[in-house]
Amino acid sequence: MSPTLNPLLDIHPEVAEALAAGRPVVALESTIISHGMPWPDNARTALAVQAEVRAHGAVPATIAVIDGRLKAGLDAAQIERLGQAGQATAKASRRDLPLLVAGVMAGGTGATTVAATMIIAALAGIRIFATGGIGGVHRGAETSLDISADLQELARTPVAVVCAGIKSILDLGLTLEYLETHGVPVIGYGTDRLPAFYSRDSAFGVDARLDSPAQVAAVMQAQWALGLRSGLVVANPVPAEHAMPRETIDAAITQALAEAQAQGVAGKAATPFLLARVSALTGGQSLASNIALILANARLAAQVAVAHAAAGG
Ligand code: PSU
Ligand code: MN
Repeated sequence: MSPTLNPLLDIHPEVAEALAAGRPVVALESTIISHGMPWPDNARTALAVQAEVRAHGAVPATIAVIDGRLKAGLDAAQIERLGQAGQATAKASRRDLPLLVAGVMAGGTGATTVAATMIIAALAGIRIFATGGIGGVHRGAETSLDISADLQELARTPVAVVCAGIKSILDLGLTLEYLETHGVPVIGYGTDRLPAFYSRDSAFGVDARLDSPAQVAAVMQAQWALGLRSGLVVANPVPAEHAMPRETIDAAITQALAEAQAQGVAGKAATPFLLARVSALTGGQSLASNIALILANARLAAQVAVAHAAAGG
Protein backbone atom coordinates (compact mmCIF):
# COMPACT_ATOMS: atom_id res chain seq x y z
CA MET A 1 0.00 0.00 0.00
CA SER A 2 1.15 3.53 -0.69
CA PRO A 3 2.98 5.14 2.25
CA THR A 4 1.52 8.51 1.18
CA LEU A 5 -2.06 7.54 1.94
CA ASN A 6 -4.24 10.56 2.55
CA PRO A 7 -4.69 11.18 6.31
CA LEU A 8 -8.39 12.00 5.80
CA LEU A 9 -9.04 8.52 4.40
CA ASP A 10 -10.10 5.36 6.27
CA ILE A 11 -9.68 2.17 4.25
CA HIS A 12 -11.63 -0.80 5.54
CA PRO A 13 -9.13 -3.45 6.74
CA GLU A 14 -10.30 -6.04 4.19
CA VAL A 15 -9.89 -3.51 1.37
CA ALA A 16 -6.51 -2.33 2.66
CA GLU A 17 -5.27 -5.91 2.83
CA ALA A 18 -6.37 -6.63 -0.74
CA LEU A 19 -4.78 -3.44 -2.06
CA ALA A 20 -1.52 -4.14 -0.24
CA ALA A 21 -1.39 -7.63 -1.78
CA GLY A 22 -2.27 -6.35 -5.28
CA ARG A 23 -5.56 -8.24 -5.26
CA PRO A 24 -8.59 -6.97 -7.20
CA VAL A 25 -10.81 -4.31 -5.59
CA VAL A 26 -13.95 -2.64 -7.00
CA ALA A 27 -15.20 0.74 -5.78
CA LEU A 28 -18.97 1.30 -5.43
CA GLU A 29 -20.78 4.62 -5.00
CA SER A 30 -23.32 5.55 -2.33
CA THR A 31 -25.54 8.28 -3.88
CA ILE A 32 -27.17 5.42 -5.76
CA ILE A 33 -28.09 4.03 -2.31
CA SER A 34 -29.43 7.26 -0.77
CA HIS A 35 -30.86 8.99 -3.85
CA GLY A 36 -31.03 6.39 -6.63
CA MET A 37 -33.53 3.90 -5.19
CA PRO A 38 -36.19 3.70 -2.47
CA TRP A 39 -35.66 2.11 0.95
CA PRO A 40 -35.37 -0.81 1.63
CA ASP A 41 -34.51 -1.95 -1.93
CA ASN A 42 -31.56 0.47 -1.92
CA ALA A 43 -29.73 -1.11 1.04
CA ARG A 44 -30.67 -4.64 -0.03
CA THR A 45 -29.31 -3.97 -3.52
CA ALA A 46 -26.11 -2.38 -2.18
CA LEU A 47 -25.43 -5.50 -0.12
CA ALA A 48 -26.25 -7.77 -3.08
CA VAL A 49 -23.86 -5.74 -5.25
CA GLN A 50 -21.07 -6.24 -2.70
CA ALA A 51 -21.80 -9.99 -2.71
CA GLU A 52 -21.73 -10.04 -6.53
CA VAL A 53 -18.29 -8.40 -6.56
CA ARG A 54 -17.01 -10.99 -4.08
CA ALA A 55 -18.56 -13.88 -6.03
CA HIS A 56 -16.49 -12.78 -9.02
CA GLY A 57 -13.17 -12.64 -7.24
CA ALA A 58 -12.79 -9.03 -6.07
CA VAL A 59 -13.22 -7.12 -2.81
CA PRO A 60 -15.96 -4.45 -2.78
CA ALA A 61 -15.20 -0.97 -1.42
CA THR A 62 -18.39 1.05 -1.04
CA ILE A 63 -17.46 4.70 -0.70
CA ALA A 64 -18.99 7.55 1.33
CA VAL A 65 -18.06 10.34 3.75
CA ILE A 66 -19.03 9.52 7.33
CA ASP A 67 -18.55 11.87 10.28
CA GLY A 68 -16.03 13.90 8.33
CA ARG A 69 -13.92 10.91 7.26
CA LEU A 70 -13.50 9.64 3.70
CA LYS A 71 -14.41 5.93 3.71
CA ALA A 72 -13.29 3.27 1.25
CA GLY A 73 -15.23 0.18 2.35
CA LEU A 74 -18.51 0.34 4.31
CA ASP A 75 -19.99 -2.33 6.54
CA ALA A 76 -23.64 -3.43 6.40
CA ALA A 77 -24.67 -1.11 9.26
CA GLN A 78 -23.24 1.93 7.47
CA ILE A 79 -25.02 0.95 4.26
CA GLU A 80 -28.32 0.50 6.11
CA ARG A 81 -27.88 3.95 7.66
CA LEU A 82 -27.43 5.66 4.27
CA GLY A 83 -30.28 3.67 2.74
CA GLN A 84 -32.73 4.39 5.52
CA ALA A 85 -31.93 8.13 5.57
CA GLY A 86 -32.50 8.18 1.80
CA GLN A 87 -32.79 11.61 0.22
CA ALA A 88 -32.26 13.24 3.64
CA THR A 89 -28.61 12.22 3.27
CA ALA A 90 -26.34 14.89 1.78
CA LYS A 91 -25.50 14.15 -1.86
CA ALA A 92 -21.76 14.66 -2.12
CA SER A 93 -20.05 15.57 -5.36
CA ARG A 94 -16.52 17.06 -5.74
CA ARG A 95 -17.41 20.52 -4.44
CA ASP A 96 -19.07 19.07 -1.31
CA LEU A 97 -16.08 17.03 -0.09
CA PRO A 98 -14.24 19.90 1.67
CA LEU A 99 -17.49 21.04 3.31
CA LEU A 100 -18.18 17.55 4.67
CA VAL A 101 -14.61 16.99 5.84
CA ALA A 102 -14.61 20.38 7.61
CA GLY A 103 -17.90 19.34 9.23
CA VAL A 104 -19.79 22.43 8.08
CA MET A 105 -22.26 20.43 5.94
CA ALA A 106 -24.74 17.77 7.11
CA GLY A 107 -22.70 16.86 10.18
CA GLY A 108 -19.92 15.65 7.91
CA THR A 109 -21.84 12.72 6.41
CA GLY A 110 -22.70 12.37 2.73
CA ALA A 111 -23.33 9.79 0.03
CA THR A 112 -20.84 10.12 -2.82
CA THR A 113 -21.76 10.63 -6.48
CA VAL A 114 -19.73 9.13 -9.30
CA ALA A 115 -17.41 12.18 -9.21
CA ALA A 116 -16.74 12.06 -5.46
CA THR A 117 -16.47 8.26 -5.48
CA MET A 118 -13.81 8.46 -8.22
CA ILE A 119 -11.81 10.98 -6.15
CA ILE A 120 -11.86 8.80 -3.03
CA ALA A 121 -11.22 5.59 -5.01
CA ALA A 122 -8.16 7.20 -6.63
CA LEU A 123 -6.88 8.37 -3.22
CA ALA A 124 -7.20 4.78 -1.99
CA GLY A 125 -5.46 3.33 -5.07
CA ILE A 126 -8.61 1.69 -6.52
CA ARG A 127 -8.77 1.85 -10.33
CA ILE A 128 -12.16 0.37 -11.16
CA PHE A 129 -15.63 1.36 -10.08
CA ALA A 130 -19.10 -0.05 -10.80
CA THR A 131 -22.35 1.92 -10.77
CA GLY A 132 -25.72 2.17 -12.53
CA GLY A 133 -25.66 5.40 -14.50
CA ILE A 134 -23.29 8.35 -14.66
CA GLY A 135 -24.36 11.99 -14.65
CA GLY A 136 -24.05 13.94 -17.90
CA VAL A 137 -25.16 16.93 -19.88
CA HIS A 138 -28.82 17.58 -19.10
CA ARG A 139 -31.37 18.24 -21.81
CA GLY A 140 -31.65 22.01 -22.16
CA ALA A 141 -28.08 22.51 -20.90
CA GLU A 142 -27.57 25.14 -23.58
CA THR A 143 -29.57 27.45 -21.31
CA SER A 144 -29.35 25.82 -17.84
CA LEU A 145 -25.63 24.94 -18.09
CA ASP A 146 -26.50 21.83 -16.05
CA ILE A 147 -23.56 19.52 -16.72
CA SER A 148 -22.76 16.88 -14.10
CA ALA A 149 -19.43 17.20 -12.31
CA ASP A 150 -19.08 13.46 -13.11
CA LEU A 151 -17.92 14.42 -16.61
CA GLN A 152 -15.14 16.74 -15.39
CA GLU A 153 -14.07 14.02 -12.99
CA LEU A 154 -13.82 11.49 -15.80
CA ALA A 155 -11.55 14.01 -17.53
CA ARG A 156 -9.15 14.32 -14.60
CA THR A 157 -9.22 11.21 -12.38
CA PRO A 158 -7.76 7.84 -13.43
CA VAL A 159 -10.59 5.42 -12.64
CA ALA A 160 -12.54 3.19 -15.06
CA VAL A 161 -16.30 3.51 -14.49
CA VAL A 162 -18.52 0.57 -15.47
CA CYS A 163 -22.10 1.79 -16.01
CA ALA A 164 -25.16 0.93 -18.10
CA GLY A 165 -24.52 3.85 -20.42
CA ILE A 166 -26.29 7.16 -20.18
CA LYS A 167 -29.85 7.55 -18.95
CA SER A 168 -32.03 9.39 -21.41
CA ILE A 169 -33.14 11.96 -18.81
CA LEU A 170 -29.86 13.41 -20.18
CA ASP A 171 -28.84 14.61 -23.63
CA LEU A 172 -26.83 11.62 -24.88
CA GLY A 173 -25.34 13.41 -27.88
CA LEU A 174 -24.10 16.41 -25.88
CA THR A 175 -22.73 14.11 -23.16
CA LEU A 176 -20.69 12.22 -25.76
CA GLU A 177 -19.43 15.50 -27.24
CA TYR A 178 -18.34 16.66 -23.81
CA LEU A 179 -16.50 13.40 -23.12
CA GLU A 180 -14.80 13.59 -26.51
CA THR A 181 -13.64 17.17 -25.88
CA HIS A 182 -12.18 16.10 -22.54
CA GLY A 183 -10.46 13.01 -23.88
CA VAL A 184 -12.50 10.33 -22.12
CA PRO A 185 -12.79 7.03 -24.05
CA VAL A 186 -16.28 5.52 -24.15
CA ILE A 187 -16.13 1.74 -24.52
CA GLY A 188 -19.10 -0.42 -25.45
CA TYR A 189 -18.89 -3.77 -23.72
CA GLY A 190 -20.05 -6.37 -26.22
CA THR A 191 -21.78 -3.67 -28.28
CA ASP A 192 -21.07 -1.06 -30.97
CA ARG A 193 -23.91 1.12 -29.69
CA LEU A 194 -24.09 3.41 -26.66
CA PRO A 195 -26.51 1.77 -24.20
CA ALA A 196 -29.14 4.09 -22.70
CA PHE A 197 -29.48 2.56 -19.22
CA TYR A 198 -32.96 0.96 -19.42
CA SER A 199 -32.41 0.27 -23.13
CA ARG A 200 -29.54 -1.70 -24.64
CA ASP A 201 -29.31 0.67 -27.57
CA SER A 202 -29.49 4.34 -28.54
CA ALA A 203 -29.00 6.45 -31.64
CA PHE A 204 -25.29 6.79 -30.79
CA GLY A 205 -22.14 4.73 -31.22
CA VAL A 206 -19.13 4.24 -28.93
CA ASP A 207 -15.40 4.80 -29.46
CA ALA A 208 -14.60 1.08 -29.37
CA ARG A 209 -16.33 -2.21 -28.81
CA LEU A 210 -14.50 -4.57 -26.44
CA ASP A 211 -15.56 -8.13 -25.75
CA SER A 212 -13.51 -9.33 -22.80
CA PRO A 213 -12.43 -8.08 -19.36
CA ALA A 214 -8.78 -8.53 -20.43
CA GLN A 215 -9.28 -6.11 -23.33
CA VAL A 216 -10.75 -3.51 -20.98
CA ALA A 217 -7.84 -3.97 -18.56
CA ALA A 218 -5.39 -3.56 -21.47
CA VAL A 219 -6.96 -0.20 -22.42
CA MET A 220 -6.83 0.98 -18.79
CA GLN A 221 -3.15 0.09 -18.59
CA ALA A 222 -2.36 1.73 -21.93
CA GLN A 223 -4.17 4.92 -20.96
CA TRP A 224 -2.28 5.31 -17.70
CA ALA A 225 1.05 4.13 -19.13
CA LEU A 226 0.67 6.99 -21.62
CA GLY A 227 0.55 9.36 -18.67
CA LEU A 228 -3.06 10.32 -19.42
CA ARG A 229 -4.49 10.93 -15.97
CA SER A 230 -8.11 10.63 -17.03
CA GLY A 231 -10.81 8.05 -16.52
CA LEU A 232 -12.81 5.95 -18.93
CA VAL A 233 -16.40 4.89 -19.39
CA VAL A 234 -17.18 1.20 -19.85
CA ALA A 235 -20.80 1.03 -21.00
CA ASN A 236 -22.39 -2.37 -20.34
CA PRO A 237 -25.90 -2.87 -21.77
CA VAL A 238 -28.68 -3.90 -19.36
CA PRO A 239 -29.29 -7.69 -19.52
CA ALA A 240 -31.74 -8.26 -22.41
CA GLU A 241 -34.42 -9.85 -20.24
CA HIS A 242 -34.49 -6.73 -18.02
CA ALA A 243 -34.49 -4.06 -20.75
CA MET A 244 -37.61 -1.87 -20.76
CA PRO A 245 -39.86 -1.10 -23.70
CA ARG A 246 -38.66 2.17 -25.26
CA GLU A 247 -42.18 3.73 -25.32
CA THR A 248 -42.75 3.11 -21.60
CA ILE A 249 -39.49 4.69 -20.57
CA ASP A 250 -39.68 7.58 -23.05
CA ALA A 251 -43.16 8.52 -21.87
CA ALA A 252 -42.05 8.52 -18.22
CA ILE A 253 -38.97 10.62 -19.00
CA THR A 254 -40.98 13.17 -20.97
CA GLN A 255 -43.42 13.54 -18.08
CA ALA A 256 -40.66 13.72 -15.43
CA LEU A 257 -38.83 16.44 -17.40
CA ALA A 258 -42.05 18.47 -17.75
CA GLU A 259 -42.73 18.19 -14.00
CA ALA A 260 -39.16 19.26 -13.17
CA GLN A 261 -39.52 22.30 -15.37
CA ALA A 262 -42.95 23.22 -13.98
CA GLN A 263 -41.64 22.95 -10.41
CA GLY A 264 -38.38 24.78 -11.14
CA VAL A 265 -36.23 21.89 -9.94
CA ALA A 266 -32.56 22.67 -10.60
CA GLY A 267 -29.01 22.20 -9.35
CA LYS A 268 -28.10 19.09 -7.37
CA ALA A 269 -31.81 18.27 -6.88
CA ALA A 270 -32.40 17.80 -10.62
CA THR A 271 -31.00 14.29 -11.10
CA PRO A 272 -32.53 12.77 -7.93
CA PHE A 273 -35.92 14.34 -8.80
CA LEU A 274 -35.87 12.91 -12.33
CA LEU A 275 -34.71 9.48 -11.14
CA ALA A 276 -37.43 9.31 -8.49
CA ARG A 277 -40.19 10.45 -10.88
CA VAL A 278 -39.18 8.04 -13.67
CA SER A 279 -39.03 5.27 -11.12
CA ALA A 280 -42.47 6.15 -9.66
CA LEU A 281 -44.08 6.52 -13.11
CA THR A 282 -42.84 3.14 -14.32
CA GLY A 283 -43.36 1.36 -11.00
CA GLY A 284 -41.63 -1.84 -10.12
CA GLN A 285 -40.57 -2.48 -13.71
CA SER A 286 -37.83 0.15 -13.75
CA LEU A 287 -36.67 -0.79 -10.25
CA ALA A 288 -36.21 -4.44 -11.28
CA SER A 289 -34.34 -3.30 -14.37
CA ASN A 290 -32.18 -0.94 -12.28
CA ILE A 291 -31.25 -3.71 -9.84
CA ALA A 292 -30.43 -6.17 -12.63
CA LEU A 293 -28.15 -3.75 -14.47
CA ILE A 294 -26.25 -2.75 -11.33
CA LEU A 295 -25.59 -6.40 -10.52
CA ALA A 296 -24.39 -6.99 -14.09
CA ASN A 297 -22.07 -3.98 -13.84
CA ALA A 298 -20.68 -5.19 -10.50
CA ARG A 299 -19.93 -8.57 -12.09
CA LEU A 300 -18.17 -7.04 -15.10
CA ALA A 301 -16.19 -4.61 -12.92
CA ALA A 302 -15.02 -7.52 -10.73
CA GLN A 303 -13.92 -9.44 -13.84
CA VAL A 304 -12.06 -6.39 -15.14
CA ALA A 305 -10.43 -5.86 -11.72
CA VAL A 306 -9.28 -9.50 -11.76
CA ALA A 307 -7.80 -9.07 -15.27
CA HIS A 308 -6.19 -5.77 -14.30
CA ALA A 309 -4.61 -7.29 -11.18
CA ALA A 310 -3.39 -10.32 -13.16
CA ALA A 311 -1.73 -7.95 -15.64
CA GLY A 312 0.17 -6.26 -12.82
CA GLY A 313 -2.42 -3.66 -11.77
N1 PSU B 1 -27.94 8.28 -12.71
C1 PSU B 1 -28.60 7.16 -12.35
N2 PSU B 1 -28.62 6.79 -11.05
C2 PSU B 1 -27.98 7.54 -10.08
C3 PSU B 1 -27.27 8.72 -10.47
C4 PSU B 1 -27.28 9.04 -11.80
O1 PSU B 1 -29.17 6.50 -13.20
O2 PSU B 1 -28.04 7.18 -8.89
C5 PSU B 1 -26.53 9.52 -9.43
C6 PSU B 1 -25.04 9.15 -9.43
O3 PSU B 1 -24.57 9.22 -8.10
C7 PSU B 1 -24.42 10.28 -10.25
C8 PSU B 1 -25.28 11.44 -9.81
O4 PSU B 1 -23.05 10.50 -9.98
O5 PSU B 1 -26.59 10.91 -9.75
C9 PSU B 1 -25.19 12.61 -10.76
O6 PSU B 1 -25.80 13.73 -10.19
P1 PSU B 1 -25.60 15.16 -10.87
O7 PSU B 1 -26.30 15.06 -12.18
O8 PSU B 1 -26.25 16.12 -9.93
O9 PSU B 1 -24.13 15.37 -11.00
MN1 MN C 1 -26.36 19.06 -12.24
